[in-house]
Amino acid sequence: MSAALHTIQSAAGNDGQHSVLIFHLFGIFLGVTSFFYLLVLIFLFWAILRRRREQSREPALRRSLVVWVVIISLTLGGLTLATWFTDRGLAQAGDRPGVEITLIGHQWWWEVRYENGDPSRIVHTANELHLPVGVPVQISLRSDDVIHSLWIPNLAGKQDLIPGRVTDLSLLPLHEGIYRAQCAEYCGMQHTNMALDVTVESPEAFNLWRTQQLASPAPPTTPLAQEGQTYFTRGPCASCHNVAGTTASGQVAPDLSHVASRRSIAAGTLPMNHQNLANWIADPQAAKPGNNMPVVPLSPVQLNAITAYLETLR
Ligand code: HEC
Ligand SMILES: [Cu+2]
Repeated sequence: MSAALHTIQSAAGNDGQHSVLIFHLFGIFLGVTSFFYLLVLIFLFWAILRRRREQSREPALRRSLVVWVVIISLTLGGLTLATWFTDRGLAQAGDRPGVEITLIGHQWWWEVRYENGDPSRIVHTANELHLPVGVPVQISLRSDDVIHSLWIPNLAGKQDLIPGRVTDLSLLPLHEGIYRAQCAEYCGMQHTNMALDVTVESPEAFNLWRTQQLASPAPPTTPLAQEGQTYFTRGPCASCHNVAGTTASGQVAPDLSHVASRRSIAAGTLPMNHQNLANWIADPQAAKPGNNMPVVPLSPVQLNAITAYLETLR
């Protein structure tokens, strides 16, 4: 497959066991059906050109027709079998998951929870997944509002998130890399800006990330960031957002405990950097009109301090 197809968001991706199986099956169907399509066209032209001269070949035609029906039946049987094997492969690839994740769709961002039998070891984050390479992952999908669909084309097929129901998707990442997932079911005004960053890394890097995410962020040390923390925890921000280890414990918006360690903000809408973060806090409706974070009136001093504080949350 040409390198041009191997981008961070590619349905021809071979970075997950599921996408490899699905892509192989697609290739088989495409090859077989193209072959028969060409064959039918060739016979058609042959028949048109020869029709005047044919008269006494009825029995021969009848015999070829029987052979044709047999060939078609065998081919369809073969395709059914290929589908069945792919289906079995998909189920096996997700066996004995080493990581269990709950993903909750919100208009228009993803809430992420790494499950653990010990509640104090559950990781909460948003808009990003970290996955260890070569380890099967089981994702339980829920929705808080409307139907969304999780699509990480490089790794697997699509799966819907349906309000009031739990669906699931298994993955087996094969290559380390950075991928982009996208909500694939129209879910309202900012549907396009509902992406998810996926990082597949070595098990060591994954464990390190997990340990960092479990710890509360270190308290800010500069006066500016300390001031920012005060504005953040006393202001309206705290009623929607959670920051572990502080009094900010809102649960209706992305968890910000380690927001500065993420690659993007606002569900893949803007790369994470100082300017984008400050612009977002000043006017979240500019980059993502209609999203559920209101404009909170802030003085330039407050904006600067809050931005500095959020940048310490690694
Ligand atoms: C009424 C609830 C609400 C309030 C108040 C609020 N936010 Fe938000 N915030 C949200 C929602 C909802 C999102 C997700 C928006 C989206 O991506 O669609 C968000 C997203 C963010 C993000 C991006 C997080 C990410 O991982 O993508 C940052 C940073 C942020 N808010 C900071 C703040 C700050 C700072 C304040 C206070 C000045 C604040 N918010 C006030 C609801 C709120
Ligand atoms: Cu959606």
